[in-house]
Amino acid sequence: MLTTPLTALLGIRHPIVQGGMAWVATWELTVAVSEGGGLGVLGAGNAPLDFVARQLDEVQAHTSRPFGVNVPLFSPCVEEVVALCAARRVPVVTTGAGNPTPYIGPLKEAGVTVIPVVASAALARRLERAGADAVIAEGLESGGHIGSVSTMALVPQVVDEVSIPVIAAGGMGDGRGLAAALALGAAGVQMGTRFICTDECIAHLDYKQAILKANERSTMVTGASLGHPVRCLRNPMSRDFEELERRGASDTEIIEFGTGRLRRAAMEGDVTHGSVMAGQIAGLIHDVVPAAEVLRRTVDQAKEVLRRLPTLVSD
Ligand code: TUI
Repeated sequence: MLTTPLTALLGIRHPIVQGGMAWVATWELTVAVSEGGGLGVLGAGNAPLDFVARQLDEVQAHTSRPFGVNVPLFSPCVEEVVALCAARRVPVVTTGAGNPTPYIGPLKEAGVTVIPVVASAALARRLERAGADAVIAEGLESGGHIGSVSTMALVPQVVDEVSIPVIAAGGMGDGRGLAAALALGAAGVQMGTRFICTDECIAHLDYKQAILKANERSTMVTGASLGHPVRCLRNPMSRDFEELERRGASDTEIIEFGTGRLRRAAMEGDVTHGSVMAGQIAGLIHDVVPAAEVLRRTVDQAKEVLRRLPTLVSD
Protein backbone atom coordinates (compact mmCIF):
# COMPACT_ATOMS: atom_id res chain seq x y z
CA MET A 1 0.00 0.00 0.00
CA LEU A 2 1.04 3.57 -0.65
CA THR A 3 -0.82 5.82 1.75
CA THR A 4 -0.69 9.57 1.17
CA PRO A 5 -2.86 12.60 2.02
CA LEU A 6 -4.56 12.00 -1.36
CA THR A 7 -5.66 8.44 -0.60
CA ALA A 8 -7.05 9.77 2.70
CA LEU A 9 -8.82 12.76 1.08
CA LEU A 10 -10.52 10.70 -1.63
CA GLY A 11 -10.99 7.36 0.14
CA ILE A 12 -9.09 5.51 -2.61
CA ARG A 13 -6.56 2.67 -2.35
CA HIS A 14 -3.83 3.96 -4.70
CA PRO A 15 -2.67 7.60 -5.07
CA ILE A 16 -3.41 7.56 -8.80
CA VAL A 17 -5.94 9.74 -10.63
CA GLN A 18 -6.91 9.00 -14.25
CA GLY A 19 -6.94 12.05 -16.51
CA GLY A 20 -10.52 12.97 -17.50
CA MET A 21 -9.78 13.05 -21.20
CA ALA A 22 -12.41 14.32 -23.67
CA TRP A 23 -13.89 11.58 -25.89
CA VAL A 24 -11.74 8.76 -24.50
CA ALA A 25 -12.41 8.84 -20.74
CA THR A 26 -15.92 7.40 -20.90
CA TRP A 27 -17.76 5.49 -18.20
CA GLU A 28 -16.03 2.21 -19.05
CA LEU A 29 -12.54 3.55 -18.24
CA THR A 30 -13.79 5.54 -15.25
CA VAL A 31 -15.37 2.45 -13.71
CA ALA A 32 -12.30 0.27 -14.42
CA VAL A 33 -9.92 2.73 -12.74
CA SER A 34 -12.15 3.31 -9.71
CA GLU A 35 -12.78 -0.43 -9.30
CA GLY A 36 -9.01 -0.94 -9.58
CA GLY A 37 -8.45 1.33 -6.58
CA GLY A 38 -7.53 4.61 -8.30
CA LEU A 39 -9.75 7.60 -9.04
CA GLY A 40 -11.53 7.12 -12.36
CA VAL A 41 -12.52 10.42 -13.97
CA LEU A 42 -15.19 10.85 -16.63
CA GLY A 43 -14.19 13.33 -19.34
CA ALA A 44 -17.08 15.71 -20.01
CA GLY A 45 -15.13 17.45 -22.79
CA ASN A 46 -17.40 19.62 -24.90
CA ALA A 47 -20.23 17.08 -24.70
CA PRO A 48 -23.83 18.23 -24.24
CA LEU A 49 -25.57 17.80 -20.91
CA ASP A 50 -27.67 14.75 -21.85
CA PHE A 51 -24.57 12.84 -23.00
CA VAL A 52 -22.77 13.58 -19.72
CA ALA A 53 -25.90 12.65 -17.73
CA ARG A 54 -26.14 9.26 -19.47
CA GLN A 55 -22.44 8.60 -18.91
CA LEU A 56 -22.90 9.46 -15.22
CA ASP A 57 -25.82 7.02 -15.00
CA GLU A 58 -23.55 4.25 -16.26
CA VAL A 59 -20.71 5.10 -13.87
CA GLN A 60 -23.10 5.16 -10.92
CA ALA A 61 -24.71 1.88 -12.02
CA HIS A 62 -21.36 0.09 -12.27
CA THR A 63 -19.34 1.27 -9.28
CA SER A 64 -19.94 2.45 -5.77
CA ARG A 65 -16.34 3.61 -5.37
CA PRO A 66 -15.25 7.26 -5.53
CA PHE A 67 -14.93 8.71 -9.03
CA GLY A 68 -14.68 12.13 -10.65
CA VAL A 69 -15.92 14.19 -13.58
CA ASN A 70 -13.54 16.48 -15.48
CA VAL A 71 -15.02 19.72 -16.74
CA PRO A 72 -12.87 21.69 -19.21
CA LEU A 73 -13.80 25.30 -18.57
CA PHE A 74 -14.00 26.17 -22.27
CA SER A 75 -16.90 23.73 -22.74
CA PRO A 76 -20.02 25.57 -23.99
CA CYS A 77 -21.98 23.49 -21.46
CA VAL A 78 -19.81 24.25 -18.44
CA GLU A 79 -22.61 25.82 -16.33
CA GLU A 80 -25.04 22.94 -16.90
CA VAL A 81 -22.42 20.23 -16.40
CA VAL A 82 -21.26 21.79 -13.12
CA ALA A 83 -24.90 22.02 -11.97
CA LEU A 84 -25.44 18.36 -12.92
CA CYS A 85 -22.36 17.31 -10.92
CA ALA A 86 -23.69 19.22 -7.91
CA ALA A 87 -27.21 17.81 -8.25
CA ARG A 88 -25.90 14.25 -8.56
CA ARG A 89 -23.39 14.85 -5.76
CA VAL A 90 -20.55 13.34 -7.76
CA PRO A 91 -17.69 12.61 -5.35
CA VAL A 92 -15.03 14.66 -7.19
CA VAL A 93 -14.93 17.33 -9.90
CA THR A 94 -11.66 18.15 -11.64
CA THR A 95 -11.48 21.24 -13.85
CA GLY A 96 -9.09 22.18 -16.63
CA ALA A 97 -8.02 24.91 -19.00
CA GLY A 98 -9.04 27.92 -16.93
CA ASN A 99 -9.85 29.42 -13.56
CA PRO A 100 -12.75 27.58 -11.84
CA THR A 101 -13.23 30.04 -8.95
CA PRO A 102 -16.94 30.79 -9.69
CA TYR A 103 -17.82 27.09 -9.56
CA ILE A 104 -15.98 26.09 -6.39
CA GLY A 105 -18.57 27.46 -3.92
CA PRO A 106 -21.65 25.77 -5.45
CA LEU A 107 -19.81 22.44 -5.83
CA LYS A 108 -18.49 22.50 -2.25
CA GLU A 109 -21.98 23.34 -0.92
CA ALA A 110 -23.22 20.17 -2.65
CA GLY A 111 -20.48 18.16 -0.92
CA VAL A 112 -18.32 17.73 -4.03
CA THR A 113 -14.53 17.53 -3.63
CA VAL A 114 -13.04 20.05 -6.07
CA ILE A 115 -9.64 19.50 -7.66
CA PRO A 116 -8.64 22.05 -10.33
CA VAL A 117 -5.81 21.53 -12.79
CA VAL A 118 -3.29 24.36 -12.54
CA ALA A 119 -0.31 25.26 -14.68
CA SER A 120 1.12 27.87 -12.27
CA ALA A 121 1.87 28.21 -8.57
CA ALA A 122 0.00 31.56 -8.44
CA LEU A 123 -3.30 30.01 -9.59
CA ALA A 124 -2.79 27.11 -7.15
CA ARG A 125 -2.54 29.58 -4.27
CA ARG A 126 -5.62 31.52 -5.39
CA LEU A 127 -7.66 28.33 -5.74
CA GLU A 128 -6.62 27.04 -2.32
CA ARG A 129 -7.98 30.31 -0.87
CA ALA A 130 -11.16 29.88 -2.92
CA GLY A 131 -11.73 26.45 -1.31
CA ALA A 132 -10.13 23.86 -3.62
CA ASP A 133 -9.52 20.56 -1.81
CA ALA A 134 -6.39 19.64 -3.81
CA VAL A 135 -4.77 20.74 -7.07
CA ILE A 136 -3.38 18.90 -10.05
CA ALA A 137 -0.09 20.54 -11.09
CA GLU A 138 0.14 19.71 -14.78
CA GLY A 139 3.39 20.23 -16.67
CA LEU A 140 3.89 20.78 -20.39
CA GLU A 141 4.80 17.11 -20.94
CA SER A 142 1.06 16.33 -20.87
CA GLY A 143 -1.08 15.57 -23.87
CA GLY A 144 -3.90 17.87 -24.91
CA HIS A 145 -4.22 21.45 -23.67
CA ILE A 146 -1.05 22.44 -21.78
CA GLY A 147 0.60 25.22 -19.84
CA SER A 148 4.18 26.45 -20.25
CA VAL A 149 6.11 25.01 -17.28
CA SER A 150 7.58 21.50 -17.05
CA THR A 151 6.34 19.06 -14.42
CA MET A 152 9.75 18.85 -12.73
CA ALA A 153 9.84 22.62 -12.20
CA LEU A 154 6.12 23.17 -11.55
CA VAL A 155 5.34 20.51 -8.94
CA PRO A 156 7.77 21.53 -6.15
CA GLN A 157 6.89 25.22 -6.66
CA VAL A 158 3.18 24.45 -6.32
CA VAL A 159 3.94 22.25 -3.28
CA ASP A 160 5.72 25.20 -1.62
CA GLU A 161 2.79 27.50 -2.35
CA VAL A 162 -0.14 25.50 -0.90
CA SER A 163 -0.94 23.21 2.01
CA ILE A 164 -3.60 21.12 0.24
CA PRO A 165 -2.51 17.89 -1.52
CA VAL A 166 -0.79 18.36 -4.89
CA ILE A 167 -1.21 15.79 -7.64
CA ALA A 168 1.59 15.71 -10.24
CA ALA A 169 0.61 15.36 -13.90
CA GLY A 170 2.51 15.47 -17.17
CA GLY A 171 5.09 12.81 -17.96
CA MET A 172 3.64 10.30 -15.51
CA GLY A 173 3.56 6.81 -16.99
CA ASP A 174 4.87 4.30 -14.49
CA GLY A 175 5.97 3.71 -10.90
CA ARG A 176 9.20 5.64 -11.34
CA GLY A 177 7.12 8.70 -12.14
CA LEU A 178 4.94 8.12 -9.09
CA ALA A 179 8.00 7.73 -6.82
CA ALA A 180 9.56 10.88 -8.33
CA ALA A 181 6.32 12.82 -7.82
CA LEU A 182 6.23 11.79 -4.16
CA ALA A 183 9.89 12.87 -3.86
CA LEU A 184 8.89 16.31 -5.20
CA GLY A 185 6.30 16.59 -2.43
CA ALA A 186 3.22 15.56 -4.40
CA ALA A 187 0.61 13.30 -2.79
CA GLY A 188 -0.05 11.32 -5.96
CA VAL A 189 -0.12 11.45 -9.74
CA GLN A 190 -2.56 11.89 -12.57
CA MET A 191 -1.92 9.77 -15.66
CA GLY A 192 -3.71 10.28 -18.96
CA THR A 193 -1.86 8.82 -21.94
CA ARG A 194 -1.02 5.61 -20.04
CA PHE A 195 -4.74 4.99 -19.45
CA ILE A 196 -5.57 5.40 -23.15
CA CYS A 197 -3.61 2.19 -23.75
CA THR A 198 -5.94 0.04 -21.64
CA ASP A 199 -8.53 -2.55 -22.62
CA GLU A 200 -11.39 -0.53 -21.15
CA CYS A 201 -10.58 2.72 -22.95
CA ILE A 202 -12.90 3.06 -25.93
CA ALA A 203 -10.40 5.02 -28.04
CA HIS A 204 -10.00 3.51 -31.53
CA LEU A 205 -7.37 0.75 -31.73
CA ASP A 206 -5.40 2.80 -34.27
CA TYR A 207 -5.16 5.66 -31.72
CA LYS A 208 -3.76 3.23 -29.13
CA GLN A 209 -1.32 1.83 -31.71
CA ALA A 210 -0.09 5.27 -32.67
CA ILE A 211 0.84 5.77 -28.99
CA LEU A 212 2.53 2.37 -28.83
CA LYS A 213 4.62 3.27 -31.88
CA ALA A 214 5.64 6.70 -30.53
CA ASN A 215 8.97 7.60 -28.97
CA GLU A 216 9.93 10.46 -26.66
CA ARG A 217 10.21 12.91 -29.58
CA SER A 218 6.98 12.00 -31.34
CA THR A 219 4.79 14.82 -29.99
CA MET A 220 4.51 18.47 -30.98
CA VAL A 221 2.42 21.44 -29.90
CA THR A 222 -0.29 22.93 -32.11
CA GLY A 223 -2.46 25.97 -31.45
CA ALA A 224 0.08 28.05 -29.53
CA SER A 225 -0.64 31.00 -31.85
CA LEU A 226 -4.27 30.94 -30.66
CA GLY A 227 -3.19 30.95 -27.03
CA HIS A 228 -4.50 27.38 -26.82
CA PRO A 229 -1.47 25.07 -27.05
CA VAL A 230 -2.34 21.40 -27.53
CA ARG A 231 0.21 18.57 -27.47
CA CYS A 232 -0.43 15.76 -29.93
CA LEU A 233 1.48 13.19 -31.96
CA ARG A 234 3.32 14.50 -35.02
CA ASN A 235 1.34 13.45 -38.13
CA PRO A 236 0.15 15.03 -41.39
CA MET A 237 -2.62 16.87 -39.54
CA SER A 238 -0.29 18.43 -36.91
CA ARG A 239 2.25 19.36 -39.63
CA ASP A 240 -0.48 21.06 -41.68
CA PHE A 241 -1.63 22.83 -38.51
CA GLU A 242 1.93 24.03 -37.89
CA GLU A 243 2.18 25.28 -41.48
CA LEU A 244 -1.08 27.24 -41.13
CA GLU A 245 0.22 28.88 -37.97
CA ARG A 246 3.61 29.62 -39.55
CA ARG A 247 2.09 31.45 -42.47
CA GLY A 248 -0.05 33.54 -40.12
CA ALA A 249 -3.49 32.21 -41.03
CA SER A 250 -6.38 33.95 -39.29
CA ASP A 251 -7.72 32.57 -35.99
CA THR A 252 -10.99 31.71 -37.72
CA GLU A 253 -9.17 29.69 -40.37
CA ILE A 254 -7.09 27.84 -37.76
CA ILE A 255 -10.08 27.11 -35.51
CA GLU A 256 -12.05 25.84 -38.48
CA PHE A 257 -9.11 23.60 -39.43
CA GLY A 258 -8.76 22.21 -35.88
CA THR A 259 -12.39 21.65 -34.98
CA GLY A 260 -13.47 18.03 -34.59
CA ARG A 261 -9.94 16.64 -35.04
CA LEU A 262 -9.75 14.87 -31.66
CA ARG A 263 -13.02 13.08 -32.30
CA ARG A 264 -11.78 12.06 -35.73
CA ALA A 265 -8.67 10.41 -34.26
CA ALA A 266 -10.16 8.94 -31.09
CA MET A 267 -13.49 7.67 -32.42
CA GLU A 268 -12.93 7.14 -36.15
CA GLY A 269 -9.30 6.04 -35.85
CA ASP A 270 -8.15 8.59 -38.42
CA VAL A 271 -4.64 9.01 -37.04
CA THR A 272 -3.51 10.80 -40.22
CA HIS A 273 -6.02 13.67 -40.32
CA GLY A 274 -7.12 13.58 -36.69
CA SER A 275 -5.45 15.11 -33.63
CA VAL A 276 -3.85 12.24 -31.69
CA MET A 277 -3.48 14.03 -28.36
CA ALA A 278 -0.85 12.31 -26.23
CA GLY A 279 1.87 13.25 -23.75
CA GLN A 280 5.64 12.99 -24.07
CA ILE A 281 5.50 9.81 -22.00
CA ALA A 282 3.98 8.00 -25.02
CA GLY A 283 7.37 6.42 -25.81
CA LEU A 284 7.28 4.61 -22.48
CA ILE A 285 4.07 2.77 -23.27
CA HIS A 286 4.49 -0.62 -24.89
CA ASP A 287 1.28 -2.51 -24.27
CA VAL A 288 -2.49 -2.36 -23.95
CA VAL A 289 -3.53 -3.95 -20.65
CA PRO A 290 -6.49 -3.72 -18.24
CA ALA A 291 -6.60 -0.45 -16.27
CA ALA A 292 -6.29 -2.43 -13.02
CA GLU A 293 -2.99 -3.83 -14.30
CA VAL A 294 -1.67 -0.30 -14.93
CA LEU A 295 -2.57 0.61 -11.35
CA ARG A 296 -0.97 -2.56 -9.92
CA ARG A 297 2.25 -2.19 -11.91
CA THR A 298 2.57 1.50 -11.11
CA VAL A 299 2.18 1.00 -7.37
CA ASP A 300 4.43 -2.09 -7.27
CA GLN A 301 7.17 -0.30 -9.18
CA ALA A 302 6.89 2.85 -7.04
CA LYS A 303 7.18 0.74 -3.89
CA GLU A 304 10.27 -0.99 -5.30
CA VAL A 305 11.90 2.36 -6.10
CA LEU A 306 11.00 3.84 -2.73
CA ARG A 307 12.45 0.81 -0.91
CA ARG A 308 15.68 0.98 -2.92
CA LEU A 309 16.33 4.71 -2.50
CA PRO A 310 17.11 4.63 1.26
CA THR A 311 19.96 2.16 0.54
CA LEU A 312 21.75 5.02 -1.27
CA VAL A 313 22.02 6.97 1.98
CA SER A 314 25.06 6.11 4.09
CA ASP A 315 25.20 8.69 6.84
O1 TUI B 1 -7.70 20.50 -19.97
C1 TUI B 1 -6.65 19.94 -20.16
N1 TUI B 1 -6.37 19.28 -21.27
C2 TUI B 1 -7.21 19.13 -22.35
S1 TUI B 1 -8.79 19.62 -22.45
C3 TUI B 1 -8.90 19.01 -23.99
S2 TUI B 1 -10.35 19.09 -24.94
C4 TUI B 1 -9.89 19.77 -26.38
N2 TUI B 1 -10.54 19.34 -27.42
C5 TUI B 1 -10.26 19.81 -28.62
C6 TUI B 1 -9.28 20.74 -28.80
C7 TUI B 1 -8.61 21.19 -27.74
C8 TUI B 1 -8.89 20.69 -26.50
C9 TUI B 1 -7.74 18.45 -24.34
N3 TUI B 1 -6.82 18.51 -23.39
N4 TUI B 1 -5.67 19.92 -19.20
C10 TUI B 1 -5.79 20.64 -18.01
C11 TUI B 1 -4.98 21.87 -18.05
N5 TUI B 1 -5.40 23.01 -17.58
N6 TUI B 1 -3.75 22.00 -18.57
C12 TUI B 1 -3.39 23.30 -18.38
C13 TUI B 1 -4.43 23.91 -17.76
C14 TUI B 1 -4.57 25.26 -17.31
C15 TUI B 1 -3.98 26.31 -18.00
C16 TUI B 1 -4.18 27.61 -17.55
C17 TUI B 1 -5.34 25.52 -16.19
C18 TUI B 1 -5.53 26.81 -15.76
C19 TUI B 1 -4.96 27.84 -16.45
O2 TUI B 1 -5.18 29.07 -15.95
C20 TUI B 1 -5.26 30.17 -16.79
C21 TUI B 1 -5.99 31.24 -16.03
O3 TUI B 1 -7.11 31.56 -16.45
O4 TUI B 1 -5.44 31.70 -15.02
